[in-house]
Amino acid sequence: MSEFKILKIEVENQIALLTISQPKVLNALNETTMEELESAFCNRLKEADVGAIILTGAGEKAFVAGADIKELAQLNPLDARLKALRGHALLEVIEGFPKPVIAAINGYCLGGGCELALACHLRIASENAQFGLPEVKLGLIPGYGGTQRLPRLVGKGRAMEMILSGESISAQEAARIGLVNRVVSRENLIPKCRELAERILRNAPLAVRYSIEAVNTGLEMSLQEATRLEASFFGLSCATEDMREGTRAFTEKRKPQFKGR
Ligand code: DAK
Repeated sequence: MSEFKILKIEVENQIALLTISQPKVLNALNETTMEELESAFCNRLKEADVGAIILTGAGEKAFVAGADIKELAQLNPLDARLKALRGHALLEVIEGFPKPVIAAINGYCLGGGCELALACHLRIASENAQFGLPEVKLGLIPGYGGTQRLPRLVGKGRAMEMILSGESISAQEAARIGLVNRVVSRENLIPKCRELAERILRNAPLAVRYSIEAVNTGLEMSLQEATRLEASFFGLSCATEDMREGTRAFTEKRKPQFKGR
């Protein structure tokens, strides 16, 4: 039996499909969901049979329609701050996860749900998806990194408009401004995310891992510091067996057999 009440994890061919399953409340993020996500990323998803993760929401309507507003209504300032710190820690784990995390956004992607998607490495949306940070409509500000990750992804002006208006944008508009990588039909969402995960899984796992770390860490540095960091990761990649295998396979005109070493 699953250890989780809300999350479902199905692993097939190295790809873990991680589903937030509370469709009756449009997968709104409550305390239990956050705890289960923490546990999933710190335990099961770290195991060797998982090479990539697809994160999605159950049902036809929503990826995640935000944090649970009924829980939010009970928050006092002290609990809110602690909840913020805990939420940030979880999203940092996801953002820095050594295996690719793809958000498969299948509907409403609002507030905390949008912030969760922003922490993933890649975002693919179905054509019915809608994106927004409606916190100001509730007297809040985005509190799971939205004021920081959104402007870094789409630019300050576009992020400001979404954050200050609290209004939603369509999947097509999200793709146009770079909030999602691409838009696909509803029925193709999970298959297209799987295809992308499979393409990444053909590459050397350590090179993928170092790339994630170089991009994430480097973006917080000056260009000079960041290119030095890149040089260090480049050096590390040249210390791997997979680098020998990848370059040898090219000269021998065959497919590489990577081992993640
Ligand atoms: N929380 C709780 N329940 C929700 C919910 C939410 N965010 N969103 C939907 N539901 C529930 C509805 O209450 C309804 O439940 P019942 O009334 O049937 O019991 C059910 O899901 C179906 O929703 P609707 O009947 O409203 O469905 P519609 O298709 O008519 O409308 C909608 C869909 C997505 C437009 C609408 O449900 C809606 O506006 N939902 C709220 C969207 C929203 O404002 N989300 C942002 C919440 S603010 C924090 C960090 C971050 C955050 C909070 C704290 N800390 C650092 C502490 C994040 C805040 C947010 O996300």
